[in-house]
Amino acid sequence: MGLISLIQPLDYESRSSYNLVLKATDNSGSGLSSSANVFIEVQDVQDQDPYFVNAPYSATVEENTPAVRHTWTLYLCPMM
Ligand SMILES: [Ca+2]
Repeated sequence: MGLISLIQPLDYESRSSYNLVLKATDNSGSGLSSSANVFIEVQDVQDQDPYFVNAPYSATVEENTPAVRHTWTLYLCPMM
């Protein structure tokens, strides 16, 4: 029986997958062994600050414009 464990947290942005080759060897000294591949896919989670698309922005407002609420649509993308 074997155990695969992490020695540090994984970071999807640095590396999204790992392909491990495991080898089992018989302790009797007979030279018997076997190997298997283990593919580990790191699941991405939202852990990055969002960012503005195409920033900086600009807008034009005429002077003496009544003080009412003006809205502009800005596009914000989450960094996965
Ligand atoms: Ca992420």
